[in-house]
Amino acid sequence: MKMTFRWYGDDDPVTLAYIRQIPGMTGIVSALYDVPVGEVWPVDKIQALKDKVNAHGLALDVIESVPVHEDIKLGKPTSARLIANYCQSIRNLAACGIKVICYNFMPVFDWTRTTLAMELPDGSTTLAFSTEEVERIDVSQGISLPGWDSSYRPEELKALLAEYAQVGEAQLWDNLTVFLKQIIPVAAEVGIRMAIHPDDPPRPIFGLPRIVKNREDLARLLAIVDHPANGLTLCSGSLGADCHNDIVAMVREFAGQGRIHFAHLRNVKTNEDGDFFETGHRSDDGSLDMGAIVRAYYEAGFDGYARPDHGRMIWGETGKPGYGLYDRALGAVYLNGLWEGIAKAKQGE
Ligand code: DNO
Repeated sequence: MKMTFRWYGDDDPVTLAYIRQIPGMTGIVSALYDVPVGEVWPVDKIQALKDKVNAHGLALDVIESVPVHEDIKLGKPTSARLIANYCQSIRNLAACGIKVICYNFMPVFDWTRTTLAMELPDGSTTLAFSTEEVERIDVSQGISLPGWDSSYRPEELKALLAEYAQVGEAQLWDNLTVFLKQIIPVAAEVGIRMAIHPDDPPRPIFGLPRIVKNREDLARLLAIVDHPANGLTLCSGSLGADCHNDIVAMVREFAGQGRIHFAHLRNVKTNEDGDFFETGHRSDDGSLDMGAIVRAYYEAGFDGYARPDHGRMIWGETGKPGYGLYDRALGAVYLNGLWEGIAKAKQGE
């Protein structure tokens, strides 16, 4: 397991110099934030990012994310050109030595929360999701969600939601199939592993279809192109937001098949209504048994990339919600500690 850390580039208050000081940190996960969605990522920009990260003694092997244009998800005629661009970005990333590309196929919204600063009893703050609050939102008035930086005007958003209502789940699967059948052969040829991120939360929201939510969806997706280049970002917190998802079993199955290329490791506290909030990484703090999850990775012989996922805001830190330095650094050290403990116990067996 190679421990990495997400970095949002030069505007990120968490610097590469600080990240380097986290024990056991091997690399950065980042992206080009100034290339419009759908355009080709230029080699010179990728290389400049890589050089900057390498200059701090860290690797840049994983990109999170190369976003997928909505027209591709909607299967519009423009998607042919956009998928060709995506393939060229894959080639350009491979030319710069990138190994894994994380992406998602969530319509309109990436991860969604109803609050970014829910106060926990210890005074820290965290991201949370309330089903009731989401259901109360009147979509026709436009959607305003914390952390969702909408470039859509309310009328545009309404139109987009109406388009997706026509698409529905079956068509979204077809559109994903078209996409995978074109990008995976390119990725396989140039040695890149694609790693889809599951839907967060793992259920439809605002009437939008969501198709990467559980074990069946993941298995179906991997079978569309049955090649290691068609793989997963297994996000324990996203999938774990549905208390019926068995994360340990998914890790055993899919890491066992060599199809998990990137592990997002974080804990959540869930309830039966689908509400959840994010906790510190420790098993005792949330609903997921992180020890059992890390053990499942170890036993599957996982040697891919991992990162601590969101952290709470602690010790007075301010910054990008979920992406401060302190709690994520604690998470990284805890996860590496679990790994070492499991490895040593196995060696002693
Ligand atoms: C949230 C992240 C996601 C993830 C994308 C991948 O914090 O895990 O935004 O980067 O879904 O495309």
